[in-house]
Formats: sequence, structure tokens, C-alpha cells
Amino acid sequence: MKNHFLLIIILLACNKQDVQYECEDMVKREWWKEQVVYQIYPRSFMDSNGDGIGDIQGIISKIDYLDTLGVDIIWLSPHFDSPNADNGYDIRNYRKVMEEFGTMDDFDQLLNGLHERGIKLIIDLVVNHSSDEHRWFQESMSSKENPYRDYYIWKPGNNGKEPNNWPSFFGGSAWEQAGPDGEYYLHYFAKKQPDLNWENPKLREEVYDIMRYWLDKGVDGFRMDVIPLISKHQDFPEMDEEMLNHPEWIYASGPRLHEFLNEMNRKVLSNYDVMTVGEAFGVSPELTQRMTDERRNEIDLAFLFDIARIGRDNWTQNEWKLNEWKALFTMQSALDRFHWPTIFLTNHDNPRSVSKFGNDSPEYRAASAKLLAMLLLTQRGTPFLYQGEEIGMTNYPFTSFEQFDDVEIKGNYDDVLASGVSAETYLAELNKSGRDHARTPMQWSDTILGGFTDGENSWLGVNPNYDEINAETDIRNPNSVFHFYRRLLDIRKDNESLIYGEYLDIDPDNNQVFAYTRSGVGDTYLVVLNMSDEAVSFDINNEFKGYNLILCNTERTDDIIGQEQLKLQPWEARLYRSN
Ligand code: TEU
Ligand code: CA
Repeated sequence: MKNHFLLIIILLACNKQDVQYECEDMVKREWWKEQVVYQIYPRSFMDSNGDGIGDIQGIISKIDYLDTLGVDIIWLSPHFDSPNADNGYDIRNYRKVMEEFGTMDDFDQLLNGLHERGIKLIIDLVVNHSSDEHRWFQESMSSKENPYRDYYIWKPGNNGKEPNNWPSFFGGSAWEQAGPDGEYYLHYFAKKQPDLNWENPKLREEVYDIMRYWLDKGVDGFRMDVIPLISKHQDFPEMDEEMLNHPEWIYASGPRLHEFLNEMNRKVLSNYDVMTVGEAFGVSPELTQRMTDERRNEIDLAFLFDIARIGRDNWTQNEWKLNEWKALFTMQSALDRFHWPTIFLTNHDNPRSVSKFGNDSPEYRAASAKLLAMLLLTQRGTPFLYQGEEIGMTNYPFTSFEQFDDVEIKGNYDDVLASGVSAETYLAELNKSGRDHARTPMQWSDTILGGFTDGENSWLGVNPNYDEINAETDIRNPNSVFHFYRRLLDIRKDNESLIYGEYLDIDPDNNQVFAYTRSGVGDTYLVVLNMSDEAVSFDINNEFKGYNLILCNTERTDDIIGQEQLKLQPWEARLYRSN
């Protein structure tokens, strides 16, 4: 009886604002909620042997750098054997390392090297599709009777044409005719990326075996490529005009997704202490929430693309307003205690964050890159940092199509021009939106090719601004973007409020200043970000009087909030702590 009474009191208390602390404690603590992830795109990170292609020994040579920066988890984009139709997102052998990247011994050395420094490693699980050069596909294509036929999705033609009108994300039809029987196989991405048939339990067991193979080696989890696409609508419905522009609405809403993820969790993931983050491109927030609901045993985290891709419509980048963007952060952080968000501004498929969300002109680049660092590391959710972001790398100034490598950009070229768009317009949009911006080699120093390689060429052009923007220069300068990240990573580690604290946007309608608090687990933090090229005054509530400035990207001297107005310089970012 007494216990029941106590419980009721606690429940009542939890409903009140002022005792948020106890309620916050109910979020289940997990290492992957507290740590910061750094994504490596191996092809572009560091070349150790002069062939112009990044490799595993190159990464190993930069472990100290990663350790100094202070990140906790590395996400490695695909390192598996691949003919590289899509830079490794087309896997030929899931148990072999890509030859250009090195050997399995190199991989083991990387894993151990990271673990020795307490850094975890998660790898990319690409199992919506494989390469057409995978042994399974070769078998599958060879005849209708082959035992591997059902590892992929084959359909007879429809009156001599494709089985239906589904488009590929990378241009043209999603169907390709192959093999002696004249049937078509499904490929949501390039022709060389046939989709695997998850309806087949044998295929699912193969995937689980691959997962166990890498987990038993000691990897700490997976980033799951386009995971919402694995379940296909078995009636293969024709798409109308609107859907043809957003095929992901059909592709990412298959009926058995949750069942498959649940099975994967039960048979594999639940036996290991690992993290999983699903790429939820094109998925509704509701579906994302179902996949990551802790009570459902599917996956831990998902990348919701609304924040990183605001204003994007396919390859076009439209204007957007700060208040719309801020509303997305509020929406993400308002999830209940059974969900945990991710925070990321870019990855290998998107433009550089400072070019999209900051101002990459020489005048404001460093300031705005630091501001974005503060945003990324003080929001509620697990932060994902992309290589080069920590030194404020910018978009590449593309002037011709020959400079691109990306299968998406090239694959869509014909369709885009056929729709009446000029090559100039497409190029201008790609200069804002293209995937190759993020894939140009990491800029390590001001020596030729940015110190990325000792060879004569790099597989993709190095941004010509490497003499200004590079890791060596940043490490030498205590006021650099790099050291600002370091400091923030340090501050975040020691301050629970910045991790588990409540999030509150204190001025959601303001279209220049992004200001919010994190509170409830010890100190309260106030973050004030001027996301504009103008100096602005920001009215501040009395409750923040006496807050101490603990980090700022300008040389400020007043470090305690006294008056009601903060005078902010363009792109100024301030972090304050209560008492
Ligand atoms: O990306 C999925 C995806 O949907 C994007 O390619 C998207 O279509 C594109 O960025 C829009 O501009 C994942 C990988 O991250 C990407 O690199 C791969 O190309 C793709 O899957 C296929 O594996
Ligand atoms: Ca190399």
C-alpha cells in the first residue's frame, strides 16, 4: 500500500515541469546515445600507397588524428570487395576487403588500433542490393531453375516492355533484362546494383551470417544502407505522375519491413552489445519512429533526412527559412523516451555543411563552420560528424560534367536533359546539391593534392582551396575550426545536460537567431547562434541573467549575461552555462 502511494506521488511529480530531472532519468542510458560518431569515406580519406585512392593503411595512419579530435565511434563507408559502380555500395563479396583498400589483415589492424584507443568501429551493411558481379547474382541470372534465382527479384516483361513503370533512383527504369530467359531483374539504384529478395528466407539467413561474421570479428555495429527499402510491395503497383517523382514513397513502405528487422534483431543483433543506425532516406517520421522504438526490438537509431536535406527536391536545392528548419529539430527532440534521435548535417551523399547551412566565403567560413559545430554537438541526439567537417571543408567549384564521378549525377543526366532542363541549369543545381562535393579528398596539408596522396593524381579532384583549408594548418592554429570541435567534444563528454537534457527552442519564429536551452540533468545550457551575415541584437529573458559564457567563436570579453540584449556578430555562436 505504502509503495503504491509512493509511486503515485512520483508519477504526479513527473508531470510537473520543475521536476523534469527525475523524468529525464527514465531515458535508458546507452553508450551510443552518449558518444559522437565520425564518418569515414575510405576512398577519400587518406592514400598510403600513391595510387590516388584512399585505403585502410591510410586510415590507420590517422588514428592519432581521430583520437586527438576526440570522436568516439568511426562509421566506415563500405570497405568490401566491389567493382565500384557506386563506390563500394555495390558489394561483390561481403567477406572480402576491397583490393584498393587493402587486405583483411589491414582491416583487423584498423579495428585493433581503434579499439586500443577506446574508439569503436561500425561498418556499412549494404543488403538492399548487391553488385551484379556477386556470385549469387551470377548464379541467379544463369537460369530460372538455378537455386539462387530467388535471391533476386525477377519478372517476365509486360508485352515486350519492363514489368512496370518503376524508375531507378539513378536514372531510367528500375528493371533490366538479363540472362537466357529474357526476364527482368529489379534495381532501385544502378543496373549494377540488383535488389536482393528479402521474401526468400534463405537470403535472409545469408545476410544474418554476414552480420555474425563481422560482429564476431569485433565490429561495434552497423550503419544500414537504405534499410527501409528491403521489403517490396509484392503487387508491384504502377506509379502515377506524382509518385514517379517520389518513388521512395512506394519503395520505402513495403509491408514486411518491421517483420524483417525484428527477425534480424532476434537472430543476430540481440546477441551482441552493438549499435545500429538505419539510413531512413525518403521515409515518414512515423515509420522511422516505429523502426527505432526501443520496445519493438528493430534498430537503435535512424537518419531522418529532413534536417540535412531541407529545401531539396531530387537534385534541385530550393530556398528555405530558418524557422522551418528549427521546427524539425523541435520535432525530433520531442520524441518520447523510447526514441533517440540522430543529429547530422551532411554525409557522403550531400553537400558540405558549411556551404549549405553556413557561409563558405573566406570572410565567414571559419565562423560559420564553428557555429555549425556548436549546433551539431549541443542538440539532443547522437551526433554524426562527416570527414572534413571538422576543418570546415567546402563544396567543390564544379565547372564541367567531366569533373564528376558520381553514378547518380551521371545516371540522371539523360533523364534530366530529356525533361527540358539545360545542362547549365543542371550543373548550377549540382553545384549546390551534388554528392561529389562531400567526396573530394580530405585536405590534410597545403602540399600538392592536399597531402591526400603522394601520387600524381587523386581519383577525384582535390578542392583547390586546400592551401588555405587543411588539417595541418588547423591543428597549428589554436583558434581553428578543428580546435573548436575538440573543445566542444570535450565539453559535451563531461556535461550530462548536453546529452540527456531537455531541449527547448526559446525563440522558434526568429529567422536569424537559433537559440535554445538544454536542461534538467544538472546545469542548464543556453546556446545562441546568429545564423546570418548581419550583426543582430537578441533579446534575452531575465531568467538567463548571470549565465556564464563557456565557449564562443569570436573574441568576447563579457562572459556573464548582464543586460537584456545580446549583440551578436555575423555567425557568432555562444554557449552559456547556468551559475
Ligand atoms: O543512399 C541512399 C539514397 O537514397 C541516396 O543515394 C539518395 O538517392 C541520393 O543521395 C539522393 O541525392 C545510400 C548510400 O548512402 C548511397 O551512397 C548509395 O549510392 C545508395 O544508398 C545505394 O546504395
Ligand atoms: Ca591507395
